[in-house]
Amino acid sequence: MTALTSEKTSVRPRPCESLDAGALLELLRQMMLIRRFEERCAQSYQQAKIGGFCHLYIGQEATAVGSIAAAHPDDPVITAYRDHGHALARGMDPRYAMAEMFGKITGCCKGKGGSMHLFDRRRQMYGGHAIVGGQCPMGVGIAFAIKYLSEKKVCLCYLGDGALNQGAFHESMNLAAIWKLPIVFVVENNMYSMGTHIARGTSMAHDLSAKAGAYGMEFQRCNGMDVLDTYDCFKEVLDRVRGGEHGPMMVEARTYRYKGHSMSDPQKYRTKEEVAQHEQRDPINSFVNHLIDQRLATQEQIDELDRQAKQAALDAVRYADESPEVTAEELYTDVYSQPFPPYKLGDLPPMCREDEGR
Ligand SMILES: Cc1ncc(C[n+]2csc(CCOP(=O)(O)OP(=O)(O)O)c2C)c(N)n1
Ligand SMILES: [Mg+2]
Repeated sequence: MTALTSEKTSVRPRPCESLDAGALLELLRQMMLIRRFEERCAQSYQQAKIGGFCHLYIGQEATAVGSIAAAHPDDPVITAYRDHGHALARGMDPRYAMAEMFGKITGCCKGKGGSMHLFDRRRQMYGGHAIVGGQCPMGVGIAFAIKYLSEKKVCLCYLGDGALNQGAFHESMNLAAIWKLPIVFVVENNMYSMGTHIARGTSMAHDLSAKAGAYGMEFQRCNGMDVLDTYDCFKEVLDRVRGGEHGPMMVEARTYRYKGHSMSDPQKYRTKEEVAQHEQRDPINSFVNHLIDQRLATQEQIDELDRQAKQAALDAVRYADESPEVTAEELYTDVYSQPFPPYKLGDLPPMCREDEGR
């Protein structure tokens, strides 16, 4: 029998072990900012300052923060409508994100996109998409462009577990696989698609690697409630996919949302006990405990980060409150990439005019 190599010598250091205390605190800062921002969103929604839909990311912070921290700053990110966390993790100014939700001109999309459509092209944040699975073909398009231009980037395409059964997702997986595109499909498995538990609506829910396997794609799973596990997983996955020779991968981040699907959800489909059980493994609290236990941060540093996060969220609300409304002229901007047809206010077709077509 050949001698077994010592486990110790064959174990590679985890990528997160190369993160210094400053980088670890940055992960915590981002998660705290998202949490406090979301709490202000909930409050502002209840005060009717935010209209339309609003889907909170509370509970899932470690998934966006850990994965985006592992990416390069110019790796494109595209996601579904639960997008506040990704936008903030990408470095969007919380004031512009909040103003967007308030429908104000200072928002990242001049107030014309709202909560579900946070875009920041400079930071390679391509939304925010409201149609379940609709971001997947767009992510494939972004990845195709990366490969076509011989760039060394990877597109991070996030989707919820509910999107696993959309045709657009399967078409995207297929094209990405046969064209070996540099894209990672990140399934944020929070176990629910609105009010439907994944086991009720998705085949092979217990083993999503089968979905990747169907397209000959490699699969990884991470604990989406653990920012370091998520970071480690994505460091390795992104390294592998970068360069465009390896082909796409799929990652399942197991996570949980504490709040309702959207702001108007009585949550009859799950018990309070179930939510409380998941809150026990809160991504922020458990990371704080880790930092304190390992003497990587002091309680004072953590309290200060939380104070700053609360202040940033409050400042964002104040900024959004004080920003001007969108003017009617804005209806005609950002519609076409070229100013064609040259609509101007007053040029509306008859059926759209207030005085006609009723
Ligand atoms: C094509 C399409 N069908 C239905 C809807 C309505 N809808 C909005 S969110 C949602 C559930 C999606 O759940 P999941 O993908 O797990 O994302 P999560 O809300 O958990 O983040 C549904 C069915 C939609 N927006 N688009
Ligand atoms: Mg879900």
